[in-house]
Amino acid sequence: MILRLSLYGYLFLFVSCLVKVTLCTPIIDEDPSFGTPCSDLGQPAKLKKQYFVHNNKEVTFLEAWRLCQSYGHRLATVTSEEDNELLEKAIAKSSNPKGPWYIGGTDLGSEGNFLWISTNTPVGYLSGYLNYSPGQPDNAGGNENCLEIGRWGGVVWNDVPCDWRQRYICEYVSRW
Ligand SMILES: [Ca+2]
Ligand SMILES: [Ca+2]
Repeated sequence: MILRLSLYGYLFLFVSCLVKVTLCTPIIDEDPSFGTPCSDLGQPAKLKKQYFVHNNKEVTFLEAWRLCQSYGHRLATVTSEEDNELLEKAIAKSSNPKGPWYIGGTDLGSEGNFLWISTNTPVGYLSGYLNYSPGQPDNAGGNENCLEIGRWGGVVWNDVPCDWRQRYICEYVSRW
């Protein structure tokens, strides 16, 4: 009897998991390739990303990461061409449209393996979206572990030393 109940229990759990995976997946990132995100009520939610260009202070990568958090935001991630276009617009509207600015990619702790520090997700994960400047990342001097954009104009990515003091871009992702 006990064994039978246990089996039903496991079966119930298994079916519950299947239903949950089928209907929606928890929000890991704004990238639609992660699947339809779950809202608090278990209903699919749409996500909207906004970028905030900070030109008033030059800080290290980790300071930028923490500053974005202090605003209730996170250091910018770029996971699609659509993101890229949003980023270009945000920069164009900002007080200083010439870079560079930090974004949230880093290979600190695992050389050559970049991840978005804001979402703990490998750069290019699932979507495959990359926007490196030609020849980058080059880890110049063996000490370039943080991503920036705008050094040579545009919004292509380049790796630089994380202790360089630069402007930075945060993002906020809302459900609507
Ligand atoms: Ca590196
Ligand atoms: Ca570089």
